[in-house]
Amino acid sequence: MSTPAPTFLSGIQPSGRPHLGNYFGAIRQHVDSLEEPGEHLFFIADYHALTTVKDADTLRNNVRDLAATYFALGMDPERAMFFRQSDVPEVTEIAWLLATVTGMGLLERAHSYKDKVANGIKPSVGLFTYPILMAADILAYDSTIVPVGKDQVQHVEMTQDMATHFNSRHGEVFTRPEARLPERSDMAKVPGLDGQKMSKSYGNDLWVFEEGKALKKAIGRIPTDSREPSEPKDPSEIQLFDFLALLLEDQELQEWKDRVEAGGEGAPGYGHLKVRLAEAFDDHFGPARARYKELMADPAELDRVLLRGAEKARERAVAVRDRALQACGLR
Ligand code: AQP
Repeated sequence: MSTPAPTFLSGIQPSGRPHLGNYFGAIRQHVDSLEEPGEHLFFIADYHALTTVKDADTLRNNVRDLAATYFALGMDPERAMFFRQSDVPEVTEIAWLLATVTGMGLLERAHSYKDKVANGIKPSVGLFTYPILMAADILAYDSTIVPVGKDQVQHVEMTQDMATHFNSRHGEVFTRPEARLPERSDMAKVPGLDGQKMSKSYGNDLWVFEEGKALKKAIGRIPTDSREPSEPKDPSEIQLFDFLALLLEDQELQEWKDRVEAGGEGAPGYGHLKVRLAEAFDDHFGPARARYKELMADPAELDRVLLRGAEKARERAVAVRDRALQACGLR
């Protein structure tokens, strides 16, 4: 018997402008997955973003901004169902069904929740139950592969637990998904400008389409020390190299590292590394940035594309929702 083609699914919250971590951990994987056979569903998680975004216009703008960002970076809405989470309200029904089989202990173990609270974010019940809505997002489409960054792996494992609990109580309804990380571990968890995980809510992020003075200023925030360029240094202790490694070819990266390690007359200082980082960032994102600006000029078209994606995705979610309701006696 042949194995069925995979169903890829993932999402990003429109909780701010997408950053380098979102790109290397998620968006790039999502775009690359289009080359693999199977079905592809990607969504903008606006229900989730309500836990942090309080202003309606900001949320609407963030949704369009994220859609334009994805399309500019290569997402093809003709090959993937690309949609807004809230255009498929069945996920909230499925989330309730999952909540009835989910123990409090499972949610209390969520690292992401604990990290946010430790960073001073005042949690709502919505933030606490985020993994349940995320599980519903995944299970609503019989997804089998969920490409995410490292911070989301635990949530996919919780989804597996919820599917198992539901299925063992009510019969085989949900399909068990697997997380997929980027092959390179430095892309699975991109550090922020301050060294902890890059995150929109920690104020340590670098927007993928930053440019000009703002880009220089952001790169200027990456911590360095006061050692002279001529002093030999261990490149693995220099945070700037974490970013250069994401954007430079291997050979060029090695040359910079060798020169820093050797020190002496003519060795590059932190300023040189920062200038090269800004150039490499511009080379990498410049062309997509231009497309992004064009796409943002036609918000009505972005809305239309999102709605078209949602129509197709919703058919699948309705079928899974009906199956789940039937199984637990609500139909
Ligand atoms: N620093 C990161 N490195 C690698 N991948 C990352 N992702 C997020 N940060 C990094 C991946 O991006 C996808 C979407 O994330 P999200 O916006 O839905 O939620 P998040 O993981 O909570 O991202 P942020 O920036 O930290 O958002 P806020 O601060 O709003 O909660 C996921 O696949 C994630 O792994």
